[in-house]
Amino acid sequence: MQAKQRVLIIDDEKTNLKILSDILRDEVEVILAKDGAQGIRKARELAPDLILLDVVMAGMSGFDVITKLKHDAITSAIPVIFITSLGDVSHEERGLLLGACDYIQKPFHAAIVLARIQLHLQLARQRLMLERLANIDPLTEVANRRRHEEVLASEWRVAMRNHSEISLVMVDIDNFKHYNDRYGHAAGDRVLQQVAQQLSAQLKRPRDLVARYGGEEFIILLPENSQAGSMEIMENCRTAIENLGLEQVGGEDGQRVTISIGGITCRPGLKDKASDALKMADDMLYLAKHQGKNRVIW
Ligand code: GH3
Ligand code: MG
Ligand code: MG
Ligand code: MG
Repeated sequence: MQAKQRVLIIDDEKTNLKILSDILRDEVEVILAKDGAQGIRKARELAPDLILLDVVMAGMSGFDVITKLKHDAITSAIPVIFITSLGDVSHEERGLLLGACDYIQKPFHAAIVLARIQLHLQLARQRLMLERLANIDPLTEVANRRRHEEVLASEWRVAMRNHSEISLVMVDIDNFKHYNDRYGHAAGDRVLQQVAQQLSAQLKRPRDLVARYGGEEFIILLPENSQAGSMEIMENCRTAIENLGLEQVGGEDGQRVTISIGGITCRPGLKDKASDALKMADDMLYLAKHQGKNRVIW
């Protein structure tokens, strides 16, 4: 069974909060907020799937609240439905132009409100699923190459603008063809999952990104990180995999699954291209392989 979706209701009148939560309680998990400020805070903290928003409220109006929500990356994608007694066309138009997905006028029929809310919840669920399909590698559940390219392009621009450092790292499992031949493809898949999990566990900052780049290669982005800091993280990754102690009998490298790592740290200038930096990280990976594998080369 799917987990219940969460609906945040923001309204300054207790009676309204009660009427709406009575309608919704059996279908969804209801969160209540008694004014705009509290609503915005709960939207950021609790990531609801949908927000029902009153327009006329003491303090911040519903229009102010939606403007704040839509300008905040954490809450901008949450669908918002206005529920209000303000019936004229200009208010409805304003609400929709500010980014609401629907506008329901009071007095309303409970069944209609419920049906419209369920429609938008279903759309929200589908959007999440599409996002997941577009961005996540299904085997390892880390980001896929498409997602990596998107994030790299935007982080590269940020680094350029802020004159900050960024590290790009390529990771490749050692002798993996041999592992598959010896233990089978399904066992190989489980190694890929474990490697992805270990790499993710070592990345502590919210903007760090690990992605599956292809077959048994991963790529890691470490924005705003120095060479020394980045190398330390990657050395921890390398030992974490080695310490898993995954047996690789007959492997060339000490009978265990290991990874090779090539990285570069740069401060991108106006003429620098992310693709050239990637190529340099790949060259470092080649050196790591050439110098005997299971090592970090920068
Ligand atoms: P090196 O140490 O030089 O990297 O040697 P290698 O054997 O790891 O490199 P090579 O590129 O020759 O082989 C990569 C192997 O990775 C080939 C393939 O069997 C395996 N592989 C690629 N994708 C997958 C996958 O999705 N699942 C599994 N189980 N194996 C994969
Ligand atoms: Mg009100
Ligand atoms: Mg490879
Ligand atoms: Mg390999």
